[in-house]
Amino acid sequence: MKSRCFFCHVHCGMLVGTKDGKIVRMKPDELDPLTGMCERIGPNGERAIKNHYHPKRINHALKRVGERGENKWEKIPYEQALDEIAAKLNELKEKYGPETLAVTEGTYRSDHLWARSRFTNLWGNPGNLADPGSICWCWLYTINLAMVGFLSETALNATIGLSKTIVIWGARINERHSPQAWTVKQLRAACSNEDQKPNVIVIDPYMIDAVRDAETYLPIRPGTDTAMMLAWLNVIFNEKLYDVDFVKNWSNGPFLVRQDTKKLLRESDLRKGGKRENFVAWNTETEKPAVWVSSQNRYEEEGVENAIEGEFGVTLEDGKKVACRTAFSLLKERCDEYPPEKVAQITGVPAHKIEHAARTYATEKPSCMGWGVGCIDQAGWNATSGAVCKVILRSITGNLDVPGGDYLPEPGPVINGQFPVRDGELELSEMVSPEARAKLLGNDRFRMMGWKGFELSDGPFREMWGVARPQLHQMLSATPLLWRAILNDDPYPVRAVISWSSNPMVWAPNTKMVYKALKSLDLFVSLEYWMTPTAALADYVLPAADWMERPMFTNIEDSLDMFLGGPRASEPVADRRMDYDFFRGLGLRMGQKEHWPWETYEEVIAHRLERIGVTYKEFCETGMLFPDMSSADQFEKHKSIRQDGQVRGFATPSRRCEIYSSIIEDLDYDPLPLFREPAESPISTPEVAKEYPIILTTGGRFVPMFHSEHRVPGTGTREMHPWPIFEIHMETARELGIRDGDWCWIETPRGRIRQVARLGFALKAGVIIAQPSWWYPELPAEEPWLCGAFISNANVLTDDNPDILDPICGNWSNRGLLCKVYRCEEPEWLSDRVPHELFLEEKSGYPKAFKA
Ligand SMILES: Nc1nc2c(c(=O)[nH]1)N[C@H]1C(S)=C(S)[C@@H](COP(=O)(O)OP(=O)(O)OC[C@H]3O[C@@H](n4cnc5c(=O)[nH]c(N)nc54)[C@H](O)[C@@H]3O)O[C@H]1N2
Ligand SMILES: Nc1nc2c(c(=O)[nH]1)N[C@H]1C(S)=C(S)[C@@H](COP(=O)(O)OP(=O)(O)OC[C@H]3O[C@@H](n4cnc5c(=O)[nH]c(N)nc54)[C@H](O)[C@@H]3O)O[C@H]1N2
Ligand code: SF4
Ligand SMILES: [Mo]
Repeated sequence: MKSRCFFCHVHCGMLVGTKDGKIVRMKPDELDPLTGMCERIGPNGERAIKNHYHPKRINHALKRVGERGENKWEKIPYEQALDEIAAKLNELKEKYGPETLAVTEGTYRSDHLWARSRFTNLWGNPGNLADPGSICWCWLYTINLAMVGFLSETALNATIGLSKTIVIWGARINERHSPQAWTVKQLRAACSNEDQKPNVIVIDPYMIDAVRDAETYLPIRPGTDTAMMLAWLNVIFNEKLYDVDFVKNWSNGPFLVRQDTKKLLRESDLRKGGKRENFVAWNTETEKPAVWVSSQNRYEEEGVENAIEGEFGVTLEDGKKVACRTAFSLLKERCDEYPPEKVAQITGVPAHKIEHAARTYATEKPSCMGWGVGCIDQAGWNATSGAVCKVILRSITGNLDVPGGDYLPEPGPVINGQFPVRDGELELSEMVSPEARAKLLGNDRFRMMGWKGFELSDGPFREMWGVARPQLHQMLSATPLLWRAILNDDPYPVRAVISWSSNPMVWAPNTKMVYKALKSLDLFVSLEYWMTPTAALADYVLPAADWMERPMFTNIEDSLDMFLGGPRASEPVADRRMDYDFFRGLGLRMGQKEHWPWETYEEVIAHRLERIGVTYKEFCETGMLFPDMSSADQFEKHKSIRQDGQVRGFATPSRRCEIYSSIIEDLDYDPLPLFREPAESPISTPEVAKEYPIILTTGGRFVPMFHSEHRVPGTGTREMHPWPIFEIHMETARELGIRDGDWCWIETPRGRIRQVARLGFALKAGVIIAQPSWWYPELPAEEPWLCGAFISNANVLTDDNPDILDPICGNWSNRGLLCKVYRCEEPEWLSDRVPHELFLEEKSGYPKAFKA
């Protein structure tokens, strides 16, 4: 049976063999373009099959019978669990309003996210959602929507073979996609082409595998990437390495910004009755302002030559004369504050290397600069500025939406004049009232990720494609605000949480606070495969179906113009249900029957395909719908002509590529990027650095784990990678008296954890990288053990203080903190005894790690 793996984001084609309804074999589908096969699957699928039938899998609905956290459960029928959860939710809604519910999710693990938003939207919930999307890709999607109308951050670049320069910025591509997967293979293929080897530029404090193919390696101080980007822009501007045609004719760089208000000049400033949506540039032909009609993607008059740089005096509607400068001039001036010499001091990378990398990227084209979560996603208050710089870098150098550059997808693929129904269409965002929207946690604080940001890009998105932009993970409440709302009833009581495809006890920052918040709920439901530390705190744990037992239809969170999927390989084991069934089940019990006409997920998929005239069966035969990437029409789509005869442009408020984002401005932030020293660093907090002198980065993917998954002993993956590892430079380790393989304490002002030291030269001296996501499924789930959630979990170390989050998107910092490292002194740690026996004896280390 043709199927598609969902253990990670690559979605390899897989052939699954069954016997008497049971999965017995698996092999990669050699005919599928996305073919890999990694350590998680094992020979003949052995590990995946063990995972699927593991005796510790949750196969029935469990209802808590003891105290919360006692790990005492009663098996109940799934439908009864849904009845009881629905009743309790209604009771809480009655008392506190529909905003009392929040959902926590993890990274993209299924194509069911829209079903959650559909349920919560119809229920009247504002969309309270805590999800790593604010530090992982989804927030970048939102910034990209604002600036270029779609997502230009790709993890898998289909045209990388054509790139002359490949920038790998904070991405451990060999581990993230498994050594055998797509981009890695493509990179190798590209680099083995003797005629035209690409320039590979790696920016990472750790010498990742790809460094061996790199001609430029910039070992950067963690947390300073935004400064590096500003320096690249500085070089590109000052050496005039940008694409003048793009800046002049396709970006909003020429639009004027008032110097009195520091806001973009609008037609409404110039004329009575003028439209606020229309912008103004300086026409060098007439030496007068020219009005840009956004809805038509053109100037009001013909033959406008707009100035790119300069300052111009403009008379406003009330007769007042104001000085205006072009957005491009302002941007250039901002970047003048970041010359390579200064940024060399900040980043620890020599100025000549910064200059060389910037020049190579801008001139040896096409260049691509794919997505890596180590780059800026987890860079705390430097995140949005970094994201803005990245879009500017790609677009002004002419590397956006060109073969070998960074592709800009669109809703697609268009077949028979239509594209399949998108997730955004299924969410029903339009059903959420303005009153409900205003209640979203963080709506007024991290406005880009809330409804205000949503609405500002939903308009242009609908204008361009006639459908809603996605909520999915691209609209969120900042996670730290959720725990505070639960604990302090501020801004209102949040008493119920549904957690699905998520283990926030392990992924979210400040584990101690997550724990306290989850403990205090009136209703906590977890949809899971395993009894995780999060599930162990629930009132109900419901069994979730995995990829082998559910059909699939995905365009990766509405980010692509292709769909992948296929049928289920087998029927679900025991009472396991798809997450879709859970949200539909709740919906049916909440009076939403008319909105859930599709009884099975197969029916959902058939519905989504119907308007392109493809049947479910036909789709399953190939398991994919692709646009024609060999066609020139697939690129530089902003230059194409729409059906209404207009030049297409971008799906932004001005239809131009907004290098000076009017959406960011409308949300009351400065659209110009800047760098701030990380909130915790030897420079910003020297007193903390005295006690915690080492720079800590938590992250760095590693095979065979996928976040906190694949750790349950018995499938073969944990056996391959039994203990958490942190990387440390030989010299730093020697100074600290740490030997390879030593169990060590890693401590920050928030708490301490233990991991095993791996010594080497790959990492900058004075920096350590600790693996995230560790828990110990073999330890008891009841408190105080909680599956060892506090022993080696990097998020005991991270900080989620809302005041140090990114002010626009709410990102926290996982990279670039301060810590100290020392060997575990207990003599047992040096013996051969298996550490978890020790954890058990001392009740998990929880009292110690949970430093009061
Ligand atoms: N310190 C630090 N913290 C980090 C990171 C870091 O680098 N450093 N990385 C962050 C990033 S980028 C991310 S994306 C997050 C990841 O965080 P999460 O995505 O939440 O990952 P997990 O902690 O593995 O939790 C996912 C849970 O969902 C269950 N599950 C898997 N598939 C399904 C499904 O289809 N349905 C249901 N119902 N359950 C399912 C799994 O058993 C698992 O327990 O972690 C973030 N946290
Ligand atoms: N094996 C495996 N694969 C996965 C996952 C998994 O858990 N396991 N998770 C999936 C998910 S949700 C995600 S988000 C992706 C993430 O995958 P990647 O984007 O590759 O992210 P990481 O591996 O966490 O970090 C990438 C690199 O960032 C470097 N780094 C650390 N701090 C900094 C810094 O301040 N600046 C720079 N420039 N680099 C820094 C690290 O050394 C590391 O090499 O992987 C996906 N694939
Ligand atoms: S790389 Fe491995 S886990 Fe990821 S989709 Fe492919 S086979 Fe599955
Ligand atoms: Mo992620």
